[in-house]
Formats: sequence, C-alpha cells, structure tokens
Amino acid sequence: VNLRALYAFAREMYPKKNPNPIQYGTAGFRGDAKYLDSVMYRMGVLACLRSRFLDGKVIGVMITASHNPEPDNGVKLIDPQGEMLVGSWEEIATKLVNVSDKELEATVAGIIEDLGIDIGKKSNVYVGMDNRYHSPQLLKAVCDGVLSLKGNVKEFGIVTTPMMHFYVVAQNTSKAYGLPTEEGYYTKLITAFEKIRGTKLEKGNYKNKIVFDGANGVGARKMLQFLKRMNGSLNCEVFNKGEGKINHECGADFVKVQQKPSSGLPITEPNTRCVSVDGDADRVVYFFTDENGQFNLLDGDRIATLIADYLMDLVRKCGLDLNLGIVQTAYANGASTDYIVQKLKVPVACVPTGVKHLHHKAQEYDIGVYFEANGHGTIVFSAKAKEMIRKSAETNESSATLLNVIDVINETVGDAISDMLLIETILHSKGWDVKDWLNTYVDLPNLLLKVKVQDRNCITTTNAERTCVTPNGLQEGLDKIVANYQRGRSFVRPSGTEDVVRVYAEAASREDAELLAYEVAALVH
Ligand code: NG1
Ligand code: ZN
Repeated sequence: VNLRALYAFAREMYPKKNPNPIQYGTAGFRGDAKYLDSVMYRMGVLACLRSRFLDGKVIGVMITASHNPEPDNGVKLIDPQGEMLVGSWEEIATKLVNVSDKELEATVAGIIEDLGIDIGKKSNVYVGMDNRYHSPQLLKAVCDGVLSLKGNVKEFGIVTTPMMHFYVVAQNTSKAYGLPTEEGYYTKLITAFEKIRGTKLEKGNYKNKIVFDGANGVGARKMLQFLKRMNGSLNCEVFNKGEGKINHECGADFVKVQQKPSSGLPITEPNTRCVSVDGDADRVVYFFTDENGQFNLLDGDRIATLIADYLMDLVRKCGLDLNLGIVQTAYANGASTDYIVQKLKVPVACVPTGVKHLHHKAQEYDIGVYFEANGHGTIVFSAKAKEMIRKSAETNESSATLLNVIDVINETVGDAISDMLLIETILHSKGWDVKDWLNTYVDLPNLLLKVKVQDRNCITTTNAERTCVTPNGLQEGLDKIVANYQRGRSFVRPSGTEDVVRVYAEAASREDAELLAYEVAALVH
C-alpha cells in the first residue's frame, strides 16, 4: 500500500472544497452536497483503515442526508455489529476531513502509526446510498477512497440506511441472522411477519389497509419491493414514490414538525392509517384524519408505548422473568412519560438526543425499547433474553410468537419499514384501529422552534439536555417563564445537525404551548 497515491488522487479528483471546518456529528457528516466530494473520498479512506484495524471485519458506509432537503447529502460509518461509529474514531474522522490535501498523506500515516494498524491486512467495506441525484457521484468518491488504500469494496446501490446496517451485521455474524443481501433482508422480515399474522388478516377494529408516504426517498421503492413479495398479507398503497423532491412537504419529519398530513397523499376515508417515513427510511410516524377533519399524530412516543405494552404482555404469557425498560429523550411528550410510569409501570430513562445514546441505554435492560419522539427507534434484546425465549419457544406458544417478533425487528438501528411491520402486527393482534391506539393517553400540546444565533455552542446543557449550564442565567430565566404555565415544560439545546438552537415547549393548551415556545425563543435570541 503506497500512501503517495492518496495525495495524487485527492489533488486530481477530490480536492478539498468545504470552506469551513465540519464535524462528525450524531449523524456523521452532513451538508450541501457541493462540498462533499473530498469528505466522501476521505471517509472511504477511513472506512478502509477501520476495517484493517478490526482484522478485516466489514465496515459500512451510508451516503444519505436522511430528512434534510434535497441539496444536502451526508455520510456515516457503520461499525461491525451495526452500531454507529465508535466515539474515538469520530474525532479521527473530523480531523481527517478538515486537513488540507497536502496534509492528507501525513495525517493518514499518523493514524496508521498511532493505532498500530497493519496495512498488509485485508480490508472490507460495504457502501450504499439514498436516491438523491448527487449520491452516485459521492458513492464513487467513497469507493475510490477505499481503493486508493487497496481495500475491497462492495457496492449495494440504492438502499435504506437500516438495510445497510443489516448487511454489515449479517456479514459479520452467523448465517442464522440472515443473508447479507437485499433478498435476505426481505425474507427475514416478511417470513416472521407473515408467521405471526396468520391467514386472518382482519380482527376486531383492525382493517388491513394502510397509506404509505415514502417521502420521495428510498423507503418508497423498498416498500414496493416488500409488497411484491407479500402476497397481500399487508394491504398498502405507496405514495410520494420519487416523483417530487425528497422530503419536500412530505415524510416523517414534515408530518411530525408541521403536525399536518404530507402532501401527495390521496383523500382517504376518515381514520385511515397513514404511515410516513423519512428520506432514508430509518424513521416512521403514523397519522390519521378523523371524521371531523382533525389531524392526529401517532409519533415515536406512541410507538414506544404501544410496543412496550405488547411486549410486556407477551413476556408475561411466556412466563419468563425478563426486565423491560423504555428509553426516551427530553423531546418525549410529558403525557407519554406519565403513561409509562403510571399505567405501564415500566422503568423509563431519559438520555441526550442521538440514537447512539438511546441504543446504549436500552442495552442495559433484558428488553430495551427506545424511540425518539420523531419516530427513530427500535428494540434490543439481550443475549440472555434471546436464549431464554428460544428455549421456552420449544414448549410455549407465546414464546414462539416472541421469537418471530424478534425477527421482524431490525435490532441494530431504527428501521421504518420493520417498525411499521411490528406496529401492524401489534394493532392486528389487539384488534385495534388508530383511534384505539390514540385513546391510550392524550398528548400535551407542544411546539418545536428553530432559533438562529451567532454561536449555538454558547449553549451547553446537562441532565440529558433538560437543564442549561451556560450562558449564565439562561436556565433561571427559563424557569421563571415556565413557572407561569400550567403543565409547562421547555428546554433549549444546540442542534447537532443544523446551525440552529432548538426550543421545545409543551403546556396544557395549544395556545399556552405556543406562547411558551415564543417566550423562550425570545430569551435565547
Ligand atoms: P438535532 O439536529 O441534534 O436536534 C436531529 C433530531 C434527532 C436525531 C438527529 C439525527 C430532533 C429534535 N432532533 O438532531 O432526534 O434524529 O437529528 O438525525 O428531532
Ligand atoms: Zn433518517
């Protein structure tokens, strides 16, 4: 391996263009696609080194800007067990993309030396992308990065983010997990889903009919692939299939933040279940419009509580002694937390924003259910839990069902389609429609605002982002405002993915939630 090639490649094909330093954040690097060629090239180099560092284990690279607008793109690395890149390498990544082209060779040499990487070892990298028009060019840059250090690279073309995670885990673990191919992914999820569902497709209030909003992203085309293989076990019509701009007035982020239906969907009968995913299909929310024309959102908090309730019931029927916990962030609606504590009586933890934090916390339970309010989440089962369920499944029907439930779930990362299949399974099993689901608790009215400030990092927080540490006096000011509102709660934090400060507020009435949010925003400004 000749490091000289690095500089030549960088200078000729992927010269550094990003004017300002960028940082590997909660979702990797993200920004205007115009500046990302060199970032992608260098992330290919880094993925190649990381695989060598880990004895040739497959490292994944996903090219997407998720729910961001169309001009943006991004990249993140996937570690061998499907987790997000380990923290210490995030710093290396940040350093590597910010050095000049000239310094590249020396920087890579430094990384190799510091970490004692044997560059004679094999290196294997998997790469996939979303359907943005600039993704193919960026994918080529990643591949060139891997190739310039003589690593092996396998391209998966257009995939959802969770599919990419699935491939990486499937390749690095046993065959029993599933095959690291598109067909392997569909087969695993569909087989488990259809086994639980059986042949009776409608039950009680549950109707086999959903409207799917694909956000003009990858989720739409993959959902169509699922349906082709499902023979009607799920009756689903797909919209926003890519005819419009990705995430533009549609998709999970739009629905959650705007609190209204996506455009591009047909007028449906009242109370029809609508499902929105985001551009790379790792987030999902449900919604419906009732007979009074009222929009109703079923967000990540609803999903977490529905799943936890179902799983607890199943575990009880299995007769297994397994503890279950729910992990939320500060954005979780206060009413959902009350419902978890008072009705479900399940332990609930609050952690800082970013699925990495949620995932780690969830792993402390035998069964950990985690969702961000925006619909990003999944469920993790400990090795001990899986073993107990597997044993008991030989004699207990509920345990056999639970075993299939585990196979419907993409445990490595939030997966919109897998989450949706699980939700459909639960609603079917309970004989529920959206109204039954909505009736479990009443959300507190809430609002999320973005505030532009000079330097968002002036604001630092503690207590899982619920308390401000700096600037001095901000928290005291906030407390004073909040005290005037019934059931008021508000917090501010710098975004990890955009150059803004986010303000969240909830209160007993819509009017109050809005007043509170604007009062706090004015304080931050
Ligand atoms: P930031 O920009 O740090 O608030 C957003 C979402 C996170 C997470 C990340 C990664 C909100 C309020 N924040 O983070 O939950 O999904 O993007 O995509 O939704
Ligand atoms: Zn996403």
